[in-house]
Amino acid sequence: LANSARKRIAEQKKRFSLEEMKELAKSNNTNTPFAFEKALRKEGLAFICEVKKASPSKSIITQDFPYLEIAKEYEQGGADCISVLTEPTKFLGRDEYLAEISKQVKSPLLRKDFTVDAYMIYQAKALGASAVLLICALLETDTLKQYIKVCDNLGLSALVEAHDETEIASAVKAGARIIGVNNRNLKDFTVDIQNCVRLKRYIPKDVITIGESGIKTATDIAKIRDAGLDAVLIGETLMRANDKKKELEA
Ligand code: IGP
Repeated sequence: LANSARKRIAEQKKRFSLEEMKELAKSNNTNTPFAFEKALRKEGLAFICEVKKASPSKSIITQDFPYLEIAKEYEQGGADCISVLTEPTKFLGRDEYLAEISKQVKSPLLRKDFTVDAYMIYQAKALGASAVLLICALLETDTLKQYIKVCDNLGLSALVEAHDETEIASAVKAGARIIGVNNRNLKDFTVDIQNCVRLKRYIPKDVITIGESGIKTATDIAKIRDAGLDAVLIGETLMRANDKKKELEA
């Protein structure tokens, strides 16, 4: 997916050069700077709800995909932030979903994609995102640091994703202010909710910590809250729920 993202970006650069994308990023001022991290720094557990049609582990999650309605339902249901997949090959996401959602909902948006080029960060801002995903497994510490700086200059938040102790150390060293601990092992797709609970203690107190993936029940959420994490990121469970608002309230 990292390679396919590189190819996709190479194509997109033919339409808009890096310089042009920087201009587009600068001219999109719909968002309060760092709105994503501000929304997560609240009393109690914050919810990030994900708009996703498909995934590599589950393939198509839902045929019916009214992404705008879904985002609005999340917002009305009390989501603090919304994550939107833009990766097209395995997640069947599109940049347009993000752009359209940003015009119609106020919640800070995370562009969920495989950031492998600074170009994608400017593009995220141009599309109306408040945050981008930086995956430790794909990026060296120095690159992370460099991308976080690009984010800082744009007023974007960087969600730095780690799934083990070594990756957390890299995220911290790079200066991450938000770390997401993935409960899904990206090699075999197995999910262990305890992963984010167990790894919480390796993350400095002032860093916002998010538990990601495989969260299904109120018990899962309680465990994560009790472990002292700041937020949860939930995709599939909500995408499969008929009444998303009700599921969020429950
Ligand atoms: C959401 P789930 O199991 O609730 O649908 O997971 C989110 O954590 C997952 O989509 C995700 C992801 C990623 C997607 C975590 N890290 C990196 C794309 C890229």
